[in-house]
Amino acid sequence: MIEIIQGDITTLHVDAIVNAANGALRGGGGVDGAIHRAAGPGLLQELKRFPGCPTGDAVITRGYNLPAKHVIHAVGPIWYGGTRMEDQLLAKTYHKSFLRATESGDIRSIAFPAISTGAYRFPKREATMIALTAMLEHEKEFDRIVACVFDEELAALYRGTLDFLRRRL
Ligand code: AR6
Repeated sequence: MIEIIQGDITTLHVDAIVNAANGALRGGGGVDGAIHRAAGPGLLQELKRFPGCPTGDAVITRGYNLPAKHVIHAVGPIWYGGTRMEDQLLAKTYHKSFLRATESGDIRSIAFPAISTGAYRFPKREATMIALTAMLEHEKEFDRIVACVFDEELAALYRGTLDFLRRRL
């Protein structure tokens, strides 16, 4: 089941939330900053075990003070006008996040923010299509997949795109 929720991903009671991180894995602004603030300092401590993470890949940690048991830190691509395989890299970011969740063995529900659509400037329409296509491909592996978006405009785009993609299946 895919659900679209408008709100703050740090408040969701799911087995794992996905973070839109950067390759250094040491925190940042946007959703990354919100997740670190809500999780507490244990999150950064655990992330220090990793030297970093390449674009298109993801690492998993515990959720500390978050309601979510796990955080999957995914590194989406920066948008360079579509000249650097950004579409493929964003799709890969979603697939790797799902892979980390299935590898963990105990994740039945997972929530994603709109990776790369903030500071990384990925065009929203294209990013939404890529995100929901990946979610539809993994729908049967999980009880619940949540697309958590911050603003009403993006929530409407997600709803319209999900309807469009489901009609095509
Ligand atoms: N819950 C859900 N969505 C949120 C939240 C929240 N609490 N806060 C922001 N968003 P961004 P990126 C939305 O910039 O583009 C960071 O500094 C936001 O409206 O967080 O992948 C990292 O450290 C937008 O739609 O991530 C990296 O350096 C979406 O989350 C860099 O930004 C993603 O925006 C990553 O950039």
